[in-house]
Amino acid sequence: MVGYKFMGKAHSHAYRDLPFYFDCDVEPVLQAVAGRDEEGVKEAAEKMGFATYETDWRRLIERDDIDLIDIVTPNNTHAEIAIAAAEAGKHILCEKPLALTLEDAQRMYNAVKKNNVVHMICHNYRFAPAIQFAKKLIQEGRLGKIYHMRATYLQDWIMDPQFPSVWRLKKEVTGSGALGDIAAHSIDMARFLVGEFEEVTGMMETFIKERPVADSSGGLSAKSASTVMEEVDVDDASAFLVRFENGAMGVFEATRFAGGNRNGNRFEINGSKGSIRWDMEQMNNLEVYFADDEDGLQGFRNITCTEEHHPFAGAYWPAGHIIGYEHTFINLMTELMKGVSEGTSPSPNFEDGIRNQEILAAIEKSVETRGWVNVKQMRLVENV
Ligand code: SOE
Repeated sequence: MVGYKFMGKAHSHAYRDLPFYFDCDVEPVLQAVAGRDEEGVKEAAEKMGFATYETDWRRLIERDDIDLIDIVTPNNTHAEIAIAAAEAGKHILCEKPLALTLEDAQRMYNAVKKNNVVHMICHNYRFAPAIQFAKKLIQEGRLGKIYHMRATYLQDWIMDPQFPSVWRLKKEVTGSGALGDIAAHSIDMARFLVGEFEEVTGMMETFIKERPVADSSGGLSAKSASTVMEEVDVDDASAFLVRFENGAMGVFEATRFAGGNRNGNRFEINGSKGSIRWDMEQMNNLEVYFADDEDGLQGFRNITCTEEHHPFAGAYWPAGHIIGYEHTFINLMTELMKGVSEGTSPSPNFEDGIRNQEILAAIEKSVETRGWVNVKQMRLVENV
């Protein structure tokens, strides 16, 4: 694994727990973790259960006792690490968004295809059992023709103007702000549940234009004593409208300025025969409405998706004994292990990463041009 902070913790925990719940033909072994700060990476290796550590990620790529490289570093490093890993024949799991630009995402995709390695991108939320169950309902036609998806991803961790300029707020490190960091998850959810995007139009805003320089690279609860200010060059909030290829309409909002909302990843989908609603902060539950319910009993029912027949749920606890955020990663990595043993790249993979990046780029272009942008126009290579 390259990196070891927030996502490093989530990923290494998932690899450790996976064999406890799932029987896979191949099992993850936490062989080595890389980070530049020797003291930090050594401590992380001990705490997270890695056998060894390296202070240069290139050493991981050279080692022949490593088959899979997991990239949990800031976005500007994904492309270089992933391409080197693919060229060395290593399988890859990469955090989202795939890259800073569509061009880099394409280079990463070309490298994994050329070298025939297994690849996935870590859109973990689609692995909540409630979401997998929602997908099943939609595939079975239980919601009928889909008319609407309205999705919000609401956070509030940078509302204090004194919150420092951490890496997630610097364009050259992160690509974009709320758009690439959290709307990317809603876009993945939409592609998974509703379908491909045809065209988009958006707006983006940066409410706090400069912030104190960060003391260190900094996570979601960073503090800074600095009085030196730095320009913020990414969006604090983004909103966009979508026309899906299947005719559905989408309304999306992603913001880090929605006070009181810590990780409000939510959506509602309405179809001709029914509707569903989901809220990450109540992630075990799926609210479902069926138009053909008998009169007097019409309305949303609240299903706790912990029964045997809810995807992935049977591996955990008896019905009603709920699971959490970390299990979305375990479920994703179970698919990754299957992919490694079968030589396939389960979805979401780098192809999904490119599709997602095309949409992010189209939204940014629509903001610049103040109009609608056809997503396919962004495509660099046909048939990917
Ligand atoms: C911060 O906005 C963050 O940690 C994102 O980077 C993650 O992708 C999201 O899952 C939770 O919030």
